[in-house]
Amino acid sequence: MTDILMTGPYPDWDMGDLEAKYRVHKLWQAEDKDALIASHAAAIRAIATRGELGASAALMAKLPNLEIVSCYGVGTDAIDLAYARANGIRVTNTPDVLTEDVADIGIGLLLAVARKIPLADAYVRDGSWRKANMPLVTRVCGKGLGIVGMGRVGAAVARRAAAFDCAVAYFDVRKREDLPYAFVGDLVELARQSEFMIVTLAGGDSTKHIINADILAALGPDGIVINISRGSTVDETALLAALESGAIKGAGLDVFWNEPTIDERFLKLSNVVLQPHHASGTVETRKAMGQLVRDNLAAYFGGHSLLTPVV
Ligand code: 8YV
Repeated sequence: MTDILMTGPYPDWDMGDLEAKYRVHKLWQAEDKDALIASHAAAIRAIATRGELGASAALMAKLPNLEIVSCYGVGTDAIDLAYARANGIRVTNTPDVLTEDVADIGIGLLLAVARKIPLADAYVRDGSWRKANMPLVTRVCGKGLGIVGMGRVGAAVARRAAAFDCAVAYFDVRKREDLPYAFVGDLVELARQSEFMIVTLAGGDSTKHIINADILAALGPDGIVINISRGSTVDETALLAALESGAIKGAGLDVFWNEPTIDERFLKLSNVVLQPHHASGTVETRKAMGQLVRDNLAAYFGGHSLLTPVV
């Protein structure tokens, strides 16, 4: 049996299959993680990880016979790809299968913040409705939506927003000639034009804090920011200040800088809707993600081409 190291758990249906085929070492269960790694280091040939857990160079360096890192998630920003490349370690991820669910949550969070759906729910439950009608909220349809990052998820958000008659514009490093939406190469300008912004960028150094105080100021007091990318893309200090002062209207956040121990100031705000990094968290998508992780491992160890190679 081939030895694999898992950095965090997958759903039972994946664990069952993985444990039937591989000798699985569960890092998250080990009281002494270094001891677990040290005692199996030479045997471990694969890491099965998750998007937010990744695989650092320090971890990979402890595994001299590591050949592949298979990631349950499309984002590989927490995997040291340069280290993997330099050391001949293959890396796979799970693109495409999660795109539509993540885009759904982008639109869902926007509706939840603008239409105040969580507050409306509380309004009914706590009896406030019997005393007075709920204050009016903000329209979503027909407004200007700026999408930050026009990759797979960005394009799926744009398709949905077009069905809401939103005027869709986007920022990216280059214009997508294959798409009908307005390209705006200056992010401040996109913020100025938009009522809402949905961030769908990949994480990593090149996008760190791309949503900063200047962007939030340009978005303005009627603006709403949705983040379904990585916590790193938003300067949370600037975001919290803008939310607390009313410099923007609200935010819908699936991802945070320090997950799951998020900044407690978010919890006190009524103009945010928070999600526990769960945009891809449907049974349907998670089954497809787990299958793809397992198929990539099976392909690699069966001597076949990887299905979704990153490195
Ligand atoms: C998952 C993700 O929540 O795809 C990604 O990059 O962050 C998410 O789909 C995560 O990888 C599951 O643990």
